[in-house]
Amino acid sequence: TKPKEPELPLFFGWFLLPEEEERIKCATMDFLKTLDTLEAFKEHISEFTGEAEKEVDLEQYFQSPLQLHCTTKFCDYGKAEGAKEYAELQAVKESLAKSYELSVTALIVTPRTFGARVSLTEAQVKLWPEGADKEGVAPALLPIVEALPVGSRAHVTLGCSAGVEAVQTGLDLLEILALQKEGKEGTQVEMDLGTLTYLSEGRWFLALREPINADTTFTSFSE
Ligand code: ACK
Repeated sequence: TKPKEPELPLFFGWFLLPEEEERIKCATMDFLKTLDTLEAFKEHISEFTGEAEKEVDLEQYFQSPLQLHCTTKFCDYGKAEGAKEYAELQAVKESLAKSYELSVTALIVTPRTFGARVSLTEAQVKLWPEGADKEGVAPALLPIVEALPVGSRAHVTLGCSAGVEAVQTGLDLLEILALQKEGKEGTQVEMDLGTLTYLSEGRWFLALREPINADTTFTSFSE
């Protein structure tokens, strides 16, 4: 009989240490609490509620994921294209169980997702799969996404609205970065944490004045 192939995980990524997770959740929840009280946000409330005048409690609106992480490669137990090749990369094998400090440089809020943008270091980009930024991206958006720096999709999903899958956070982030690149920025509001920008259709981007760093471990995850 043939030796059994090692099984592939659901995904690889950087996982926040438990104490870091608490700290990031608190800091980002504080931002959500402030966001839904801003006049600028209330002006566009119907993009979240479907109705003008209706209020929204963003803390309730988004459901937090089980464990905060930044996905590098979604393998889907080997069903995803390039899963095996990624798992066999020397850089990946060498990095398993190692510590990495991630740098969160922005937060995004859309009617679908709440996420943190992660700015990868050169060492971290080595673990970013080739072509990962453009996977599942709408054809119309592809030319702009291809012009963004490698790893632009890197993020931590902080919450999804009802019925939305976490994969949406990276897609929402890319859409926002593409709109910024085209200069399509709307209202700007100065907040304690940084500059908040509105990008149409309920999309908000907070560029952090100071990055939020988080200690993580690079590892694989299977359910
Ligand atoms: O927030 P995320 O990066 O979005 O973390 C989860 C993780 O894998 C486990 O589901 C991400 N994910 C799911 N499907 C895909 C996909 N097709 N491409 C890239 N990432 C994905 C999801």
